[in-house]
Formats: sequence, structure tokens, C-alpha cells
Amino acid sequence: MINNLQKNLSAQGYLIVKNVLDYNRDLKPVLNDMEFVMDCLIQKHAKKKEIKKILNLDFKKKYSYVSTLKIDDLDQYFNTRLPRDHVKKDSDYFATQSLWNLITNKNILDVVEKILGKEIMSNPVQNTRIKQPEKKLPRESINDGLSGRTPWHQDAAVLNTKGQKLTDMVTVWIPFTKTTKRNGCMITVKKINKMGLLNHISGYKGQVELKNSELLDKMEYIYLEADVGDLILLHKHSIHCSLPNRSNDFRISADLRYNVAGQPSGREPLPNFYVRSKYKKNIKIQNFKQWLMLWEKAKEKCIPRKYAFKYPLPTFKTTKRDLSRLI
Ligand SMILES: O=C(O)CCC(=O)C(=O)O
Repeated sequence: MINNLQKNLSAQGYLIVKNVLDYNRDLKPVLNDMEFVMDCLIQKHAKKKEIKKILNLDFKKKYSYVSTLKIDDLDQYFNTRLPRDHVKKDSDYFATQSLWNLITNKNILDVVEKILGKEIMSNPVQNTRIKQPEKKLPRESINDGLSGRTPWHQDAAVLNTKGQKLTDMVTVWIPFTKTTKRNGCMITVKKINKMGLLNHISGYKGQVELKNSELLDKMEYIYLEADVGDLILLHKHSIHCSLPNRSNDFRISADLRYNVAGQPSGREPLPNFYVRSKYKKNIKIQNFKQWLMLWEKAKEKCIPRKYAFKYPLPTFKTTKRDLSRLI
């Protein structure tokens, strides 16, 4: 039987599910781990005489300081996955106990089960994003989706070709701070997922961007504002982007994804593992350390390659799948 959540998500392309998570139990531990990463970076990169003072700053001031240290690929230290290319032995990624707890959170999986059914895998297309006020960003970060604005895209477009065709995936977007129009919430257009997968182009720094996205400027947006504790769900064909953070405060989020078990993840060889099953007798990955081992094994595989994973842009042979032909 199709339930309402699934019906509504495929009907309008997005859903906001209220009060699923508890800040202190589910979210604050992730922020604490981010702060631990900052402390490590400060110990390593800050001037010796400044270290003690900086370690006593609060989360935001500390992060602002860390972002002035000119650390190469800083966002990667706070991101949930391996970098897309040139993975090295010491490539860092943010895989912590708190994040494992979030990925396998019962309340999240109860929601996901209503969308995908009872056989669910964690999909490795996942990010954590710390966004400072845009006015504090260096120019090259303003259009970088991890630290600044995210371009218009569909999530199915960041999967490889098999994934684009075969994977039923849902995006679970989790705010760690109240997310508003002013601090850079995501926006989408109601029912636009009904168009299916569209042609994309390679945008700023190779980010996947919808072709002809300027046409969306004339459409009526839905502002995906959310409170801490809520989840925003996105259909894999929902076209969305995020606004600039024009507030004076931080906007922090994680976007996790799940797919129906047995389908390709669309990001092989990154970890794709069961998080819930009604029928499978023994789920192999049961704890944080086993999860970490999956990432380390994936890393070994990726080191000799130029690209850890590739996602050929969905570019169909004709222009029939261009937004300009469909609106
Ligand atoms: O948080 C953002 O800025 C964008 C997130 C996004 O595009 C996604 O989760 O697919």
C-alpha cells in the first residue's frame, strides 16, 4: 500500500517532516565532533602563541579563525565522504561515531522506510556543510556548495550512469541550525520532479549544474525553511539549489541519502550498506568501527585512481531533456 509520505514526496518533489530529531541527543554530538576537528587543525596550523586563546573560543569564532588559516581543502575535514579525486593515504574525511549514529538513527529510518520500503541502504552521496555568512567568505568559496551557494541541480544527476537509471534514492537534509530564506535555505519548484532527469552541465569547479537553470528564475519557488529537529526530504528528480547566507550567523546542515537495497549506489566504490532490513538475517555493518573500515577499504581502492568516483553528467543525445524544451 502506498503511504501518504511517499505519495506526497513523489507528487510535489519535497517534504518537510517536523520534529523527528532531538538537538541534544542527535545533533549536538555531531557539532561537538566538528569542534574536535577544528581543535586538531588549530593545534597543527595555528601560531604556537595563539593556540590556547583560540581553543577557548566558541564554535563559530573558532571556525571563522580556522577558515583564515589557508588550510588546503578545508571543507574536506568536515565532509562525510572521501574527496572526488586524488585520494591520498592521508586524505581526511568526517566519519565520526556521532555521524554513524545519525545515519542509523531510528527516527530517520522510520521516515525513510515510509518512502523506500523495508529494505534500506545508506547511500554514500552525503555531505556536511558549514556555511558562514557569505560576506565572510573568500570570493572563490561563494559558489562552492559546501561553504557557499549550491547551484540548481537534481540529486540523481550526481550518480553514475547506472545509478541515474536504476537507483531509487531519497535525500534527507538535516538542519543543525534553524534554516531560513535569509541564512541560505534550499529552494525548489513544486512538482518539478515530474519532468524526470534533465540535462546538466559542468558548473563552477566542476559542480553538477542544471542546463538552462536561468529559466527557473522566473518560476515560483518554495523556500525550504526548517527548524532544528525537522527533516527535509527531496525526491531524486527535484530541482533545487541553495540561497546565499545573507545573515550574520552560521547555517550548518548534513545531507544524507538512502537507496532501496539491491540497487546500485551510483557511487561505487564508496560504502553502500544495509541500515535496515526486514528480510535479511544478518546485517553486516552494525557499528561505527565497521563503518569506518568500509571507508578505509574504499580509500585503498581509490588511491591508485585519479577519480575516486565519477558521475558523468546526464547529457542526453538530443535536447529533448533540456529544461528549455520542457517548460
Ligand atoms: O545544503 C545545501 O546548500 C544544498 C544541499 C543540496 O543541494 C542537496 O542536499 O542535494
